[in-house]
Amino acid sequence: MPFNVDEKQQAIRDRVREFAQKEIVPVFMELDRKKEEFPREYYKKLADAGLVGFAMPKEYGGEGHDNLEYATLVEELCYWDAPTGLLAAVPELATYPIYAFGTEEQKKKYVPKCASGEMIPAFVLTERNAGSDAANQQTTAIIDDDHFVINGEKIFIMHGDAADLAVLFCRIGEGEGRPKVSAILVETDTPGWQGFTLQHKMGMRAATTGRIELKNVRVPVSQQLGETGKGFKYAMNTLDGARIGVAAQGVGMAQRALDESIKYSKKRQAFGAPIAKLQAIQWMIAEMSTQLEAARLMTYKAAQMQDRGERFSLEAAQAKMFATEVARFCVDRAMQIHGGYGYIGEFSIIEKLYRDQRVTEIYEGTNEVQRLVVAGNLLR
Ligand code: COS
Repeated sequence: MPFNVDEKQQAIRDRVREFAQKEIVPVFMELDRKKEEFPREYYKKLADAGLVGFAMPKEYGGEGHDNLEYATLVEELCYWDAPTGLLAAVPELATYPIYAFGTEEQKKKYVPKCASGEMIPAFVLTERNAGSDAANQQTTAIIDDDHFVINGEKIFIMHGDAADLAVLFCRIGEGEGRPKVSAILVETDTPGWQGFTLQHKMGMRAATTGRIELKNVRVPVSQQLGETGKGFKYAMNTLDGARIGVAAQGVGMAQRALDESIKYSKKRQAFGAPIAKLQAIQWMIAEMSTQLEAARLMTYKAAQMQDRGERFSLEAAQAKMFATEVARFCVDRAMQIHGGYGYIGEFSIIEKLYRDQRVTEIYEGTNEVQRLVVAGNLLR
């Protein structure tokens, strides 16, 4: 058992391994290569196995696991197939603001359906000109009697093409200067909402990414989440936790890259012996495992701080930045060790891992944004 993995975490690893053998391993390559569309049936299997809604509160239909256990789930799913980990992580990201900031009625109405997989939720923040500068929202909700009338466009939204429910961030009312960003719950069958699947994504292809057009979408004002003008804080607070999940994605992928490299280098013969006998390979394996160990400890530390109710923005940003860059290092070294058998996808998982890893340095705050958050916390 790796250091710092307790019995509860080990049980999660075992549970995921069992699920993976049955449901992930037989289909994950096909899901990567088929036409990009949201894999509804596969998502339902994840939900039925209790892997969607893993960290959502029990009282609202979730499994109620703590953040360390949730990070373990994501790590282990991503070990087997990173987009499957993402399929489980996105509903957590999208549902957290509902149970953290919503009314009792909103929580009861939506969280159980998101936990069971009946509703696919999306966290709808990013726009063409509001990525890293997330506060620069151009999507606008105008109040008309007891309704919001929402207009705008959103892009790079995980599961945004397939979502039934959106936690939508936008400005309420028009006007100059920094907008009052607010959050509104929108059911996507409301007229005027249209979702599109973005095509030719480099990796993480089974978990789709969408673009959304909103044209005069009318939503009752009772669908507002929390207070007007607090939306940016809600989004930042949600992303703090989600960044630990992205760190866990990196750890899972890095571990897979290491394990594949060890297996391959013991088997592959060159110059009359397994390449594992070559110091060049040994150094790569040693560096991969050392960096991975540090990344895992940082990820678990951030999750444990969140579980203890401590401030953890700094540690989450450090873990996200470090673990995803460790993952890049490890998949890159795995590619080098595997040579042509790594580069060509029919021979190994390395080609896919290489593509899947890249986005972890970009989404849920680029690693440059993580550096800003880290520095901001230290220099305040
Ligand atoms: N939790 C709660 N509130 C937070 C917060 C956090 N983690 N971080 C900042 N805030 C609050 C601040 O307290 C501040 O409130 P006041 O105005 O009351 O003082 C407000 O939000 C603005 O804070 P700050 O000035 O630090 O924010 P910036 O506009 O400088 O934010 C970055 C800068 C780049 C850090 C932020 O925009 C960011 O994280 N961008 C990336 C967005 C992202 O991750 N997108 C991914 C899309 S979702 S997949």
